[in-house]
Amino acid sequence: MGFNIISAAEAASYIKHGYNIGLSGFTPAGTPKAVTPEVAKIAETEHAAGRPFQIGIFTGASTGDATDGILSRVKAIRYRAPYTTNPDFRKAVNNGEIAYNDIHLSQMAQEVRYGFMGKVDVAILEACEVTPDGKVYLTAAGGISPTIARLADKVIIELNAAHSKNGIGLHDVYEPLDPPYRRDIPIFKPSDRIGVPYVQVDPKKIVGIVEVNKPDEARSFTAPDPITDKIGQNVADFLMADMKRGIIPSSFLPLQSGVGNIANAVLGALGREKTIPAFEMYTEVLQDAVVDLIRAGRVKFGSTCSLTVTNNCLQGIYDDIDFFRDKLVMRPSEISNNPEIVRRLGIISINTAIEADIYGNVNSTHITGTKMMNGIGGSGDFTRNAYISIFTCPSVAKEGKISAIVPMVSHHDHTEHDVNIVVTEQGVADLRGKSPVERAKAIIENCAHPDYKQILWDYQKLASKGQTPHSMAAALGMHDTLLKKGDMRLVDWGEYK
Ligand code: 0RQ
Repeated sequence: MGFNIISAAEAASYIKHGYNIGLSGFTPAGTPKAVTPEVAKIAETEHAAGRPFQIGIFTGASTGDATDGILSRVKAIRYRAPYTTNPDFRKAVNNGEIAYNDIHLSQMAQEVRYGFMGKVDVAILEACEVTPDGKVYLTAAGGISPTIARLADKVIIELNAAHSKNGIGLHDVYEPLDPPYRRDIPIFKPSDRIGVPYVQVDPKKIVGIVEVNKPDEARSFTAPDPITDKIGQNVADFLMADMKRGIIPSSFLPLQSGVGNIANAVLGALGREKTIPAFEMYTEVLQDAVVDLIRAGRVKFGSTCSLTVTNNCLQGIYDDIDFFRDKLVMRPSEISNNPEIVRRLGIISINTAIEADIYGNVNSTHITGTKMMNGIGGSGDFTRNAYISIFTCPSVAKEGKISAIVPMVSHHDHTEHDVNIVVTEQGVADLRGKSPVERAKAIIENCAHPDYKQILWDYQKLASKGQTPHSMAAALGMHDTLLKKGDMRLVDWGEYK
């Protein structure tokens, strides 16, 4: 190989207080796992000696506990972008301990290149193979690896034997030029390849190879329950009806789907509905449900940024690589989520809301307006540019104490101008071609839980006239009631007149 084999601890010693590090991966898939825990040990030692030690982290999306968890617990993160799902990181962010910049995932690599976040001092890339001339073959995700590898002063490779070399060839690595030199990104169908299967790194920058044998910190999904099943079926029924009336072409359109149990249930339902022809995915995360659908011939091709699958599922892909090779491609996040391509391909996007308001605005990130949950992820990249943008969520959370349908969202991620369809287990609200008042009727009637329908109709009576009728005093009354009385059902509109 020609590079020094070094320990994870030695690799970590290249990372100094005040540095920004760039990490491979997207979700726990493909993220470094050995060096960052050693960085945490350095931070603990430094803090014990009364010296500061904090770093900035640039990634593709969420990472695993070995990064966001361990480093936030030892208070070693000063700054981080973008999406994250780690509970300890979330706690630290909501305590104001970390400067967290929750940007659209498609923008991460270019904002690093544009210099918005400072320089990349060290990049850590997880690989299944490295050649002496610096060709780095990534593992289960594209992320922002090409950019951080090119910009970093030093590069550390975690060569992870838990990822089979059979994965070589699954990546299509392409980094666009920056304005004013950017050209069209020539992807015209999900299976088009436009780059090379490796990240080219200047070999002089590779300070060492850390040998690792650790699988991704893959999460398992809970089996669909009656609520997620019903949401999935509602999405499938809606798409079938739109196909029947010619809005969606009979050959269908590529799908994007976010992470989580609802996304898995939606894809399961779409796979079962044989009226929908075998379809393609152009998405950022590909979960187990899609791999099953590829095996079953229901999904013809999957273009993704990461294989966010269980470890067994990933091993299954590596073992059956001859079957999967022409059915899967992994791309950097600025290509998998690229607005130009999303609009060109006519993607149907399906993402999860925390809450939606009666006019179709969606909050995907904050609990009661102030507490960060995970982040916007790629949902904005796709929603704004989709052929049809869909948001799903259960109509209530926390045993019915919280309605997901509210008069006004407590935080704004996706606006009424971008959101086409809202789906709960109660039904489907089609907002296309409707005015705000028409949308409110569709959402309350079709998506709100029966416990909240009258409450929302009563809110409307308070709302003044106007293009988007609201009562400024009452618009967040359900959230205020939740904070004061622990249950949105106890809202008394009389208190907000
Ligand atoms: O709480 O964990 O205490 O049980 O939020 O909710 O229903 O289990 O659903 O795991 O799919 O998460 C939007 C956060 C949903 C996620 C969000 C509570 C609920 C539960 C989780 P518990 P569920 P999920 C893909 C593209 C970002 C946008 C996106 C997400 C917990 O899907 O991060 O899709 N999306 N990006 O009880 C208070 C409410 C609530 C609520 C739910 N209104 N108020 N709590 N919860 N609604 C990502 C990438 O790009 C990689």
